[in-house]
Amino acid sequence: MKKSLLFLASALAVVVLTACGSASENISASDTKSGIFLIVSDRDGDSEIFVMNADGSKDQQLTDNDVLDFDPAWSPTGKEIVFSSDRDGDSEIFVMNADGSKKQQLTDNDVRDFDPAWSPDGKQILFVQGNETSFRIHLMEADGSRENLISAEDSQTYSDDGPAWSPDGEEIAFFSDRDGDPEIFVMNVDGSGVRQLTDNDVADLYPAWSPDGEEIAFFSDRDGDSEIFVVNVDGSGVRQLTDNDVADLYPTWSPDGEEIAFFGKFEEDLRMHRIDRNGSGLVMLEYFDLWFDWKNDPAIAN
Ligand SMILES: [Ca+2]
Ligand SMILES: [Ca+2]
Ligand SMILES: [Ca+2]
Ligand SMILES: [Ca+2]
Repeated sequence: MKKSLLFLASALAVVVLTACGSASENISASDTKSGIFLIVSDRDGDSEIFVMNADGSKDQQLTDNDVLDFDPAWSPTGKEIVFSSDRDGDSEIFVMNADGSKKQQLTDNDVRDFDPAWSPDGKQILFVQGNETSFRIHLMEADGSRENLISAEDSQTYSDDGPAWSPDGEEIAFFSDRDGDPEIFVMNVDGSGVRQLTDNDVADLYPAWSPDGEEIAFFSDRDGDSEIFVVNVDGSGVRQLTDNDVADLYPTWSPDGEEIAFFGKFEEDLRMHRIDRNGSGLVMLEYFDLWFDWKNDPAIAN
């Protein structure tokens, strides 16, 4: 769960209301090159899930209630969305159709469940579960059955968080503060073979696997204000993509792997940005909301 963004969302709500009046328009399928974002916005007073064209135009609201709905992620077919919702007070994992219909609850417990990620083969869902002091990564079938812990089981209060599938579905990238500050790790889907990709004394957070499987994007506070980085899956070849004095957060790859979208600060607001994989071609989108997943499937856009 992009926990801090829920609080940022509140601060941005007034700006969003003045900047975007298109919530009821339908998504256009014309921009297939750029694709479609899943985003979260609290423009109606609490957090809701929307789909939006990746060029920042036109959006469509998928949830409408008075609790927090967050962390949306596409199924591999683009026909369904997995997300978190706090309607019972401790957040659970839900799925719905891409048009917002047929919402179905998958978890039901008294601890927090968030940050779901659908497996590339569509059969399983990764998510994070825990209390305020310690999170672990869990895996379940896409119908909510056979839930099991895949993080190492121990009583320490560190957290494993931000799970991201490799495109071949065989490995999971995540971040963990098990060494005292957050680092990027990779493990096999059964929790074995944990290897550490970053090692420093600042926060390295929210890995995102490139569609070709070769690199992992993340954001890091190593220069004091957070930048977007990319690293090879073996931990070599760290590349810094942004370099400025504001926060750059939460990278997500374009479906074709040529671009990375992220949150960057502009003046006093966070805005969505896109940058080429090589670090050139930075574009700031005329949009203020919080995005979480990017898919290039026009089939969902109706
Ligand atoms: Ca809501
Ligand atoms: Ca729960
Ligand atoms: Ca670190
Ligand atoms: Ca920065």
